[in-house]
Amino acid sequence: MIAYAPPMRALVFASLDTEPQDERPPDFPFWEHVTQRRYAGPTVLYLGGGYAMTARHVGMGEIQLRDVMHKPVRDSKRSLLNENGSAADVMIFELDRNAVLPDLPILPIASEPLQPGEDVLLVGFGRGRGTVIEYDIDGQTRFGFSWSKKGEKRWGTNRVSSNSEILSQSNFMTRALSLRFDGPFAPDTTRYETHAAIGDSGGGVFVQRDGIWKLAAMMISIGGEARSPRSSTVYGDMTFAADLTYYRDEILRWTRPICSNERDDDGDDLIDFPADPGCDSASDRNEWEANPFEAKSLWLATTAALGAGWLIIYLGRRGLRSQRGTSTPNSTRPSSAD
Ligand SMILES: [Ca+2]
Ligand SMILES: [Ca+2]
Ligand SMILES: [Ca+2]
Repeated sequence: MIAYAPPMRALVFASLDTEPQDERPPDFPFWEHVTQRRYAGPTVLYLGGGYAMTARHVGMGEIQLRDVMHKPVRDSKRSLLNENGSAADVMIFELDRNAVLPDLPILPIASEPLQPGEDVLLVGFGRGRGTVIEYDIDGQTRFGFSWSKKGEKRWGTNRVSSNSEILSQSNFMTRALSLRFDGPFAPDTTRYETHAAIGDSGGGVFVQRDGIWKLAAMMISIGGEARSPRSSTVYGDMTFAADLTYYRDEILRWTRPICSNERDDDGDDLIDFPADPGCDSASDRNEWEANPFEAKSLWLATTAALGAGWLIIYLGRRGLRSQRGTSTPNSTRPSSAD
């Protein structure tokens, strides 16, 4: 039996009726943040500020953002860790600093965990629905969907089944949530019910709360009946996504510019752009009002102007130090400021 089998469709949908016809989800601001590894690779999420995230089993590579290919910084790869020190199947890497980064906003990451029953948006580059296949398990005939040969960027929906999965695969242990692939008439199904397939690893799971979209999870695995044919999807299969709310602090620590890291870095009780006036933008890497180089130059100019005969006193950690000032700027420069 051959069903409608469009080529190059990503994410698996039950039928044409449940596939979204819009290329992008309506009113969704982060479509361009979802990209893929070069050479038709799996999915990569651009976090903004020059950082990217994907599954650890995908690995880093060149990614395309707004028609420009960006190379990763060698040795910038960093796996996220669990509290017990084991590695999760989530990694971040940095994009080449010499390249001009696209003007895309910092991708907000949800701080509250997804709850069972909460609706989510999935975006990924994985395989799509191919032909319908028929097979027997224990004498019962079952149906499923084989996968298309290639992936394409697509979006769909699902609803959280569980938010407390711990996925243990090879060397990785990952806090995850699960999404069940329900048939079109199942009570719990969603409008564009979809399931992940090969290539969707690294794909985004987004949630809209109080009208604001945030990244909440990242697709990493699928699971289902072990005796089902390989490279196929059946109703009841599960998509697993790393719970990024659980790893949020570590992601922020490694990827956010000073002015969007949710910390008060200069001790003035004002946090980040736009609250801290020292921040010119969310991508600013300095919360201080004036840059330290300018402040130092000003100080040198002042001491130089004092001229000969003045006593310059440095207040170091080891106590007072003194030095005879002279008329040249060089001799008034502190030689050790410990
Ligand atoms: Ca579902
Ligand atoms: Ca900050
Ligand atoms: Ca501050």
